[in-house]
Amino acid sequence: MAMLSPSRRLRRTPFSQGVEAQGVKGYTIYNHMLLPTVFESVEADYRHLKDHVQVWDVSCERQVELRGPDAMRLMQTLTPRDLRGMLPGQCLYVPIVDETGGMLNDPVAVKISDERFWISIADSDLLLWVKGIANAYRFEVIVDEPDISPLAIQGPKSDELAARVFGEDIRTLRFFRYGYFHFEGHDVLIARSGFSKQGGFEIYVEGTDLGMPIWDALFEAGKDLNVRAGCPNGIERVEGGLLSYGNDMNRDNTPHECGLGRFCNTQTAMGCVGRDALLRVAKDGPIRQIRPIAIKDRIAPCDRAWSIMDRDRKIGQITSAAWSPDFDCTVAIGMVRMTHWDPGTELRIETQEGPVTGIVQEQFWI
Ligand code: THG
Repeated sequence: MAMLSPSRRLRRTPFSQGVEAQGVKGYTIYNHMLLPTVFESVEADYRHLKDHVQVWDVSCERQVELRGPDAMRLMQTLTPRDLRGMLPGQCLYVPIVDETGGMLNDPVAVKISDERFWISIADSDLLLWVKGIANAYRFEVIVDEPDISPLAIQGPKSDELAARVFGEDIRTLRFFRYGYFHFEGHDVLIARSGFSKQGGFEIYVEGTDLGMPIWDALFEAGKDLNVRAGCPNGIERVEGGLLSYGNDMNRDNTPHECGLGRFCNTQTAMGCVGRDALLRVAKDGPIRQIRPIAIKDRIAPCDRAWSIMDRDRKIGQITSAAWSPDFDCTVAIGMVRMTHWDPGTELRIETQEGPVTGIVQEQFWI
């Protein structure tokens, strides 16, 4: 494929210099920003992520900030997850839906205070929807995109690396909680979270000036831990069932179809714009749903959906797939009709390399 032509619209990040020095080989665009996709090779990056520790430039996880007395009311208008018990110091994975219950985004919400939230968004222009809702409801709240760039530490040696740079206390931080930790005279917000199942942290770096100093400190401190630059890994995230907005789901899907029903409390999420629509699907259940699917053949990753067919009838599609060295099969995420979604069901999948057989799995691999 030809190169991406750089321009102001394709935003660089505070860490781009470090990413380039570490030999990034591929980028994608996510929220109008550069997101690395490969350093050595997707398979080599995968092995390293599962065995060691990586530093990821995930600046593209942009923050939509809600600030003002109605910040909480606006947040609850956006999501069917009940936020009443949410306290400062907590992060929550929150489906965001439109008035039909269709998925608009699947961000992590970060509660800074009763009057201030960050919505750490996946790849859709959520700011526009949030501003529209805030104005239509005449909420007293300011909505904007502050210059905050998450930097993730992921992998089994994450605690050791983070403790060396930010202090031993970071080891006691719980999953999806955040705290403030010292770095060169600054207090930086760090959460135990990240887009892998290997464990780790996300540092919410404010502005650009601290970017390279934090990056360099992590690489200096992690030499003997074999720290490397990495990025969300296409194999590991499918093994772990981490969904990718725009790939595995979009506005045509409800959270229930995405298997995100456990993050909805539609009965009690008063004021959510999609509440009425979701009360209906929550009652009857979805008629298609995301499933893990194993394929024994090794097929090149898909850049379009693969149809799942029953004779000449389409009964679903594969939206992400990657060869897994650890599970010795192609691991895949698909949306499958209820007639074919039971574990063990054999599916005929039409790939760019011809038809293959997939088997519906009981659960994701990790
Ligand atoms: N971290 C932050 N922002 C993000 C992402 C992130 N924005 C974009 C994208 N990733 C949003 N999507 C997800 C999807 C899954 C998870 C987080 C963000 C996730 N899920 C866990 C799981 O499914 O195992 C835990 C969910 C839970 O139990 O609450 O972490 O990665 N800042």
